[in-house]
This record gives sequence, structure tokens and C-alpha cells, in this order.
Amino acid sequence: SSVAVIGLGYIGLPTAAILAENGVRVHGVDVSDRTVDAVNAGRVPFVEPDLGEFVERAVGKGLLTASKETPKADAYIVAVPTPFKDDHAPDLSYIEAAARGLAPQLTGDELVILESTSPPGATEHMAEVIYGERPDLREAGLDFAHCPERVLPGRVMIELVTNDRIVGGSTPEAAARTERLYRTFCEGQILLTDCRTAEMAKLVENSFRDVNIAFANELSVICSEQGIDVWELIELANHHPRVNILQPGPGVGGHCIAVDPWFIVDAAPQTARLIRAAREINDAKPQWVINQVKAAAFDVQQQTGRAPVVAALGLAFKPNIDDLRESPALTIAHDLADQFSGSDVLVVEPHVEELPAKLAGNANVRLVTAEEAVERADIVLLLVDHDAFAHLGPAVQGKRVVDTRGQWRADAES
Ligand code: SAJ
Repeated sequence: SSVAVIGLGYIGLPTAAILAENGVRVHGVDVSDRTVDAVNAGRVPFVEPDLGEFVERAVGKGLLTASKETPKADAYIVAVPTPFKDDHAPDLSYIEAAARGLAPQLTGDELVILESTSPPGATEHMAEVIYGERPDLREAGLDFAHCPERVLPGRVMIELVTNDRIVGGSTPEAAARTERLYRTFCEGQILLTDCRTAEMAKLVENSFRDVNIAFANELSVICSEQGIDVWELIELANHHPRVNILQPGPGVGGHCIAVDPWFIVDAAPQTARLIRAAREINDAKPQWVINQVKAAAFDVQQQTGRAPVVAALGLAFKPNIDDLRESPALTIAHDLADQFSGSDVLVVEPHVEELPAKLAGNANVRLVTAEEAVERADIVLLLVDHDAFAHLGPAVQGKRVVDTRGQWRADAES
């Protein structure tokens, strides 16, 4: 059998490669020439450990090819982005475009799987778009399924194999057919349900994490007002056998946890009250961090009579990765560059070679080493707890420090 994977991004390409690794004939489809050319040459256009070798092998064996047009296949896997619009409503236009692209190829007995993270009802909507293009197929009925992915960036090639999968089918037969396809590479449990439950399961997992991070972030603001060390507090409370509080930070980044809860809020605006509040609390955290830096800057200015040098350590959305997309650290660094336009803002990110475009336009911003930043700065702002920053605790003593991750807590105490 053959599979067409539509969307060769962070999820589609690994899925295509792991299917090919297990002997399935896969054709990848993408709107980007750069991506199509890279894959046909056996290369990967982004960073993900081990993926390069999988793609090279699959292309070498002739089991993976790519193009901009959707070919005929027995099964289609749609893995395109589902961003949200300004009002936080989900943007299904990429799913609709994929559906219109594959519809002309259908003969009537295909399986169409939606992998993109989607609001409840999206798989039915995709089916309607396809039947809108192909009313001749409605009577016979195609098989549809939703199979959300839950792999962690940086561990994708491992988690694709080991994670359990949820498969929601338009019918029990469609779910069972999808299970057989994913069984070719998945060693975890494959749990069958309907499409809407599968869609909601993915959203709920990420909302669970978002709500719990919001709890930690709210605590960090309360504790700052109350003169309490929030990290010590959480460590102590977590000794309770049924308490497990997550860690506060400068806000929530990445492409899932800060997005998916809005799909639930959009679907249930009156009733999703806690989920909405969590999003608002996490989204407000970067501004709170900026206010902390401004207060510290005011003090330095009072004491020294000059504009302070500010160092921002870390731009990635979480530790030990190079991914800057939807990163609160990057937003904060960008706002500081504007607010401190008259003084030096020193940015440190050991995982990138040059300043990202968002910061490159600011004449007062420079990308420097952690050592230089710490030596020159009056105010040191820790935004990401990269391992590479762990040893700097002693070096920042005597400076004004805003440590959003609590990485230097132990050093500050001693
Ligand atoms: N964060 C905190 N405090 C914490 C934990 C995380 O502030 O205690 C922040 C991180 O710094 C980061 C953000 O939350 O900015 C998200 O990071 P993450 O590690 O929680 O998650 P992601 O976005 O890398 O991946 C998540 C995972 N979902 C869950 O853990 C429920 C992953 O399994 C999903 O596949 C992925 O979202 C996705 O694609 O949906």
C-alpha cells in the first residue's frame, strides 16, 4: 500500500520517514519548493535529532519521494499547521487546502487521516470539504480518522515509536484501518475512539499542562509580592504525596501549549473559564518580567546616574534547544531592546549563531557570550535555564539579578 503525507514539517516529515523506514511506500507533499527539493535530496530542512539519517535512508531506498502536487495513494495523512487568528479562532485554511488538493485523486476506498492539532469537529469539516469537491463519493463513503501526535520536539524519532496513540475514526472500521497503518511503526498502545473525542484529547493534554504552569506562574507573582521564594515554596509543597506543582517561568512558549487551549475556549467560550484564565495568566507573565527589569533599571539609574547595561540570557522557548518560535524569552528581549533603546542590551543564546531577525534591527542589541554579558551588565535577566548557564550563579553575585527560572537560587542563598 502507499501513503501520501501532506505537510512535511516537524510532524509530517518524521512520520513519512518512519513509515518508509518500515517498508511503506511514502510520497510527501509540501507547498514549499525548498522543502520538496531538500527531501528529494535526502536532506531535512530543520533540526531534529536522528531525522536526517532516516530521511537519507528512505530516499536512498526509493521509498520516500516528494512533490508539490498530491498523488494517488491508498491512505492520506494530513499534517499541516492549524494556527489561530487574531481573535484566537482556529484557522483551518491549511486543512481545507490539503483536502481540496487530494480530493481529485480519490476513487472511493481511501483512508484520510488528519494529524494536525484541531478543534472539535475539524475531521468532519475536512470530510465535508472533500465531499464538497467530490459529491460522487459521498454515497460510498470514504474512511476518515483523527490521529493526533504528541511527540516532544527533540525526541520525535524516539517518541513516534514509543508513545501511545489515540485514533478517532469516522466509523469503527476507519479507526481499525488507521490502527493497522500506525502499527507498522508504533510500539505503544493504540487506543480507538471517535473523531471528536480524539480531537479533544490532544487539546486537553496541552491545556492540562498550561493550567498547571499558570498555577505556578500565578504563585510566582504572589510570592514576589509576599517576599517568599517561590521555588523553595514549590519544593516544600511538592513533598506532599498528592501535590506536584510545575515550575514558573517567563511565560509559556512553543507551538502547542500556548495555542491548543484557545481551541477549547473558542469552541466553548462561556464554559471554558479556567482554561481561558490560565492562558491569560501565562500570556501576562512576560510583561510582569519586563516590569521587574524596569524597576531594577530605575534603582541602578538612581545609584549610578547612568543608563544600566541589561543582559538577557536565553532566547529559546525552553532549555537546551535552539527553537525560538513563539518564545516568551524572545518577546521579552525584543521589548527590552525597545524600552532601553538608549543603552546596551546584551543578548546571549549559545544555541544560535546570529541574532534572530526580530532583534537584528535594533542598533543597541548585540549577541555576546554569557561571560561577556555577565561581566558588563548591571542587570542580568535569566530567561532560559540552559545547562550552559548553570555555572554562572556565583559570577552574577553583586549584580541586580532577575532570575525567571530559579536556576541560580542556590547560589544566591549561599
Ligand atoms: N514550562 C514552564 N514550566 C514548566 C514546564 C514548562 O514554564 O514547569 C514552559 C516551557 O518553558 C515552555 C512551555 O512551557 O515555554 C512548553 O514547554 P513543554 O516542555 O511543556 O512542552 P512542548 O511545547 O515542548 O511540548 C508539548 C508536550 N505536551 C505535553 O507535555 C502535555 C508534547 O508532548 C506535545 O507533543 C507538544 O506539546 C505538542 O506538539 O502538542
